[in-house]
Amino acid sequence: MMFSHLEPYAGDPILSLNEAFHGDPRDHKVNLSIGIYFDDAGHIPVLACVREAEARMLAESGPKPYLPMEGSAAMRSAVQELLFGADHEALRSGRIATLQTVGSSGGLRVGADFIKRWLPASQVWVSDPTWDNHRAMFEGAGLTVHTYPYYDATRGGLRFEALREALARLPARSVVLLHACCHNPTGVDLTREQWRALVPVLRERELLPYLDLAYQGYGEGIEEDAFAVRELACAGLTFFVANSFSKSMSVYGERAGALSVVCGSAAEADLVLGQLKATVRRNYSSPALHAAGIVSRVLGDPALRAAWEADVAAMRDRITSMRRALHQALSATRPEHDFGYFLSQRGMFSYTGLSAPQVDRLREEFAVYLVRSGRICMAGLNTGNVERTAAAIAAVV
Ligand code: KET
Repeated sequence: MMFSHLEPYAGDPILSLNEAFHGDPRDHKVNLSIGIYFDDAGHIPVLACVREAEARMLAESGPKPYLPMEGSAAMRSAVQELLFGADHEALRSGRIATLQTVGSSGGLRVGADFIKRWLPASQVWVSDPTWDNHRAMFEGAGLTVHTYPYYDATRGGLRFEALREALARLPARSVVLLHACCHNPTGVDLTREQWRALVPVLRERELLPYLDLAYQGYGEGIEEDAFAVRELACAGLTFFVANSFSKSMSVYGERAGALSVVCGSAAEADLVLGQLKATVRRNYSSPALHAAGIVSRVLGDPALRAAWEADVAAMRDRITSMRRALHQALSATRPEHDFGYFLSQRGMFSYTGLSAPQVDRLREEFAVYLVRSGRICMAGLNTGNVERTAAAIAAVV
């Protein structure tokens, strides 16, 4: 037999858990595992602006050619304006190479392959902890991955000085993966002052920042959450940014994302774009037409854009109200515990400090699913399950 020597797949800590949730027959089950926004009824919303964009696409009923390797021109320029602002010097001078990718995961991986090919001596540093798939994707591209200090478990905050000192010791051209907002899994972000303080280190050490912007709009706002991207661009740094529409437009399965590389000049950006196209061709050839149609219409049509911004604000506000509700319920039942982190952490996730055995108990006894690292997706809470979830957590802490 050809494949009998294969190791059985241990499963993915997030995706396989989500599959297990769907297979659980218990009616009262609560899905706080995967980073997906659910509405108060527990459904993945289809935003009205996305429905309208799709209705227009259907009415136009055009042919379905392959997109170019770099994706749709309309989507690429809409992404640049969204991330950098229409008037940004880097955009006007043509020194940003942007590709539409297969989700931001596709972008992250294409960027990793590009780095392996063109900066083969570079190694990668990710935050401790980070999204599990970061390490898997960069290692999968053949790069060596290390961690830099990030989360302070005792205070539930950021180890900023340790982070800065660690980066200040890295070899030139090291790749530093940074979450632009709504850090996954901790919900702890750099403040604006901290981003500003990091820029000179990145510049002086000639590091190559790689921003992951998967939760734009879930922190403070769509514009506000692009702060790190714009700050690095204004400082004249060369860097990567992979951004996603999965969460912000609630279009997970459409695989809508992009990769942008801010370069030193327009000529350099042309070279980079060319080699990124070659990388795409070798991987998946070209990205998805439907995703491009949705994103370019929602971002490009003023009415759809305004509706989208309102929807993102509503999703963000609902998560904040769930943070308050969970905090209140837990503080009432277990006043000796400090649950303040539910209020201070931002975005979809909270890092609870629950141990793997506590997480297992929550799943087995209470049908409450969270990732074994203790990460909770707050967007899975709703007015119908938050009290029950709080009672379950109170029972295991
Ligand atoms: N980056 C981060 C930080 C991230 O959390 C996700 C998805 C992605 C990129 C990928 O997004 P996309 O554009 O859809 O390829 N995170 C959630 C789902 C997953 O693990 O794939 C999660 O952490 O639950």
